[in-house]
Amino acid sequence: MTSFTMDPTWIPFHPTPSKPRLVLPPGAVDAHCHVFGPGDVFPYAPERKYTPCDAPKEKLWALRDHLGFSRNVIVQATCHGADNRALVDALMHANGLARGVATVTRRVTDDELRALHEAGVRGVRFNFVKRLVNALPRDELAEIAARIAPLGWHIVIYFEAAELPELYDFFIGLPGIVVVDHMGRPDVSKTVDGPEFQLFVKLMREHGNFWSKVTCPERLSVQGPPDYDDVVPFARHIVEAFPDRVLTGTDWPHPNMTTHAPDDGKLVDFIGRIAVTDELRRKLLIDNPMRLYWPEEVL
Ligand code: 0GY
Repeated sequence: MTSFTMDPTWIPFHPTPSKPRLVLPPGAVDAHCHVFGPGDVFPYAPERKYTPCDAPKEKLWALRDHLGFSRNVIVQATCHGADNRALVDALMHANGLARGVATVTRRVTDDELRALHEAGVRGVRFNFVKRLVNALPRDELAEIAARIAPLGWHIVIYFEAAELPELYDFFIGLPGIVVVDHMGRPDVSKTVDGPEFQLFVKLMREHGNFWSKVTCPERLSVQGPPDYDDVVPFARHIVEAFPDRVLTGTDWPHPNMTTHAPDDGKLVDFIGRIAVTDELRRKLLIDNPMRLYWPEEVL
């Protein structure tokens, strides 16, 4: 048994999130969240860039029920590196109500990929955020992309807006569905119409295989809680321009927040302000994530 001490500056998730005012439609999917550890059962990776507080699956299920979500998509967090055991354990104990996005290297075997699929993994995450990982070389990412294609998986990419010009050509060469985390992390002190965010809009417009998570107002906002008003125009623009290729989620347990522990109830209310009709909310919360993660249940 190994014990871990969370980083001294770590902000643990909100202990008592409010009940959202927005009533989520039955079947809503929280399509971006994580589990951390517990570290004494599922040790954090030696190469990690942070040591979080434990955020085990039972807490995630309790939050799901409290907020009114029905299902979860759990994304492998960098603190677990390419050791997907905590993710797999959560998926195996979710009664079919969770699917996953894993992290793998070129050393993964076909048997391991099949076992991940059996557990409910439907994608891999490629992370380009320098404070989180030492990014894998592009030839290795291309190799992984080719290996997962036969499983019908998609690729999730995480990068910051300033890096997009350099990564653009590599991204558009990726095969299959590519899901961008947090709208490519725009600098929301700039404008929706400005060149930086418009490059991301162009990526979405010209490449129909790209999807976007309209997540993380708490991370992107300069203005801050509780309403994260400055993120609304960015997310609303993406939801309205690409209603069939957007996902959302809580990002619980909110790794690496530096300012505050977000109230997850308020994050659900934010969804009502970026998807302003019942139809847009149904696509964002149910139709799109079901098509990507539970296609066998979509008639
Ligand atoms: C997020 C964002 C972050 C962290 C991770 O895997 C991770 O460590 O995703 C971040 O620090 O911006 O999507 O949860």
